[in-house]
Amino acid sequence: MKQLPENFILGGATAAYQAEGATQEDGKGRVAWDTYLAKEERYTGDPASDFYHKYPIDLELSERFGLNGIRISIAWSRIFPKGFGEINPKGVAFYHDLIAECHKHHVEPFVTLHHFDTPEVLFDNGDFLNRENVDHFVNFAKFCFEEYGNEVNYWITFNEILSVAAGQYLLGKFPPNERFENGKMVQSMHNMMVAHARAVLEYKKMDLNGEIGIIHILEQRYPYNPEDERDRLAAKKDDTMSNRFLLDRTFLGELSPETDEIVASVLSQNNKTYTVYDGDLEELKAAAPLLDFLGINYYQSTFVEYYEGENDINLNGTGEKGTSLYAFKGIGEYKFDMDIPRTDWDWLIYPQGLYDMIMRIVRDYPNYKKLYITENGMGYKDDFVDGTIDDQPRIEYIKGHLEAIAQTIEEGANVQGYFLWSLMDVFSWANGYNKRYGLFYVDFDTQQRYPKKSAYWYKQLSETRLIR
Ligand code: BGP
Repeated sequence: MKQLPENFILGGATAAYQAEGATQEDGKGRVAWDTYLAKEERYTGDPASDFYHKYPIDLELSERFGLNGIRISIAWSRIFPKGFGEINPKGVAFYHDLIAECHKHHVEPFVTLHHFDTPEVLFDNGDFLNRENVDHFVNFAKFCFEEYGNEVNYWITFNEILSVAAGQYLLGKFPPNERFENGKMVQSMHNMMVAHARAVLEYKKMDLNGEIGIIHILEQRYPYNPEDERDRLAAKKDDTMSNRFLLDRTFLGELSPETDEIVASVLSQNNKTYTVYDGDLEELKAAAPLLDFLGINYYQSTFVEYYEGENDINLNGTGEKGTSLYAFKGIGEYKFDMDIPRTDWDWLIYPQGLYDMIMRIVRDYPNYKKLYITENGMGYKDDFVDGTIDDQPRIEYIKGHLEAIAQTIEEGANVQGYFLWSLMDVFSWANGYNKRYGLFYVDFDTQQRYPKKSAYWYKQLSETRLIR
């Protein structure tokens, strides 16, 4: 039986837009999601888990169930309703109160500055394709460091740059719903990495006591048939576009020659390019060695087969197993028919992929300082029966991934914590309210919380540190 270190953080993750609700309350500015979801008429960001009002209950539950960490994010448009300029004092006060409540319950807050929620005014202005918005983000970050710098020990600049850029421009999953625009995808990833680097440099100038990191979604790409050279190349290309591009920018600043070449060739096959502006590389290179930690979000791995056809996608946003389709021109097609269990949303449950990813970072980027697993968890249609929720598959999922993490620690990886996505059930961007992840079940009508079987399991884990 494996055991986690004594000082290891066992936390739960949330994000402002997915948890808080209160999207139009107390002077909060709009985000693109407000308009987009209203137009789609499927579900909205209200009420989410009403964390804006219920956070004392969630923090009390966290403490009672043995959690010693929480991921929260600061909604940029609660502080700057337009993204810049006028400040909203009620928004500023809210996060002071929330952070204080975390400390009161001995639950360490890890605070993200951007979790998919650019203010609408800036979003309409091009979001991170517009370089002026890089400046606005850095000003927002500086404001937060000055305002909350003595209360927050762990900062995160961006959550999942890849998901933002791919969701917006490649997969048509996030507003503005564009597809197969991989030039825009790479440009926006690059610009967000520059914004990240500049925020890190600002933070380090201020000489505060805390640490700063970034979170990437890092899911391994394997060849569908490892014997087939074409599948190996397909997996390598997809891995480079999704993982290596961001890891190189994060830890090296510049791209390795191979990464650079693959990105350029995939873009040129799609008749696209992207621009690196004067000064970008210097800032990225200066920030890389200053990074205190990398957060890894890991849910699944991907098996890629050689593909010659045109771009084609079907997103499984309803939990109808077997409906996912991802085929990318010049890269490859994702396969799902391996002997690997998957969730109703076709996410392959593969803890080995997390092990491989952690060990790869240790090997390929030896200047990393420490790692946190900042999201991992299982989307599941939980059954609520007489006030109890038996989510044994989720327990098995968490257990498998924690065992993989413990193994990497035994082999020398510096992994210091795990945040389950999600602390309580929250709103899911592309799936609404029927894809649940929480330790605590949320009745979205009454906003009552109910501990699931997994919450009791997590509690004994936090007491014994034994993964059993
Ligand atoms: C990550 C995001 C989270 C969360 C999670 C689950 O990519 O950082 O915000 O949404 O994925 O995703 P989903 O809700 O689509 O199942």
